Amino acid sequence: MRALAAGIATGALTAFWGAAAMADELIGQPTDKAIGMVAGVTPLKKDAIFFHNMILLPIITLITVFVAVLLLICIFRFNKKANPVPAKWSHNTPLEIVWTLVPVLILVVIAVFSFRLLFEYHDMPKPYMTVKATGYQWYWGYEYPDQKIPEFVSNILPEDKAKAAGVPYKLATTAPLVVPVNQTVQILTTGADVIHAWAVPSFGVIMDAVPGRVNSTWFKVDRIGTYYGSCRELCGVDHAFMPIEVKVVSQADFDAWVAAKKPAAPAATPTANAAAAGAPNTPAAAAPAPGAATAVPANQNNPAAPAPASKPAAAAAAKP
Ligand SMILES: [Cu+2]
Repeated sequence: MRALAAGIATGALTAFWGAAAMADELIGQPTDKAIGMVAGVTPLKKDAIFFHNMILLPIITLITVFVAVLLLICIFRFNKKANPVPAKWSHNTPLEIVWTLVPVLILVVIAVFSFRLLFEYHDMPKPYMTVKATGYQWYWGYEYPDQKIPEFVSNILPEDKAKAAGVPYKLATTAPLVVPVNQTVQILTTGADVIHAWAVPSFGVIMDAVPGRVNSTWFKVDRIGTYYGSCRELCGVDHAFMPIEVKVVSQADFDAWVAAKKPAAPAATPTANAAAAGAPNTPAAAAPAPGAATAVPANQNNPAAPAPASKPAAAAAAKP
């Protein structure tokens, strides 16, 4: 009986690891019929996979097998037929000490590795750049404060366009987040309307995007490629249709992308400037007589003018 149970367990484990190893995994996206987690391309994800595969999975497998064997022994050796006269004893002090201490030790082992990983997540190296990711119903907005790239919208790529481009539908976007390879990128997340969550499995990163507060996480990707993720907080009817696409490129390609993205940035400024220039002209023309009197309302109007003018411009830019 014991041999049979052990045989089943060994067979199951072999099949599990065999399938996991055999699956020809796509990088950065889910693989059909694959088992296990997606391949990691950041130190955080690699350590999370180690924690899962080498610490948690063996422990939980051993516990499951052990309990199953005990159950089978009870069922077959101590049923009414095989054991008509049950033993009458109760309490066994050494046994009770063991089954109290062993689970404690197991939890201590898990805690040591778990806390090590947790500290690693919080211990961000000095970031090369910061990206602000804002969750909207139902798309993402990305802003690059360091590169002075204003927020742009990343929408889901429609099915026909995704098929034509040969990219995965519901994962590909109209405008991916672009970051350089081998650089620490800090992600600041926030929500504009309801709670969303920014998650990319290959990076081992998931962070809530909560309205009214800013959360921070980080990643450092060691491989050039395209990595997909999705919103991970039920945020409304189109929750499943706000994917995340991150293009990790070489430093040269990133610099070129930044240079190409930048000219779009000053577009908002002329509008604001024109509105600001137009605002003082109007009161000046309306009240030409006292020079000192016109200067005061003009100055008061001036700082106020760019704000309402730039707001609709920003809102229009943010609309998908
Ligand atoms: Cu969402």
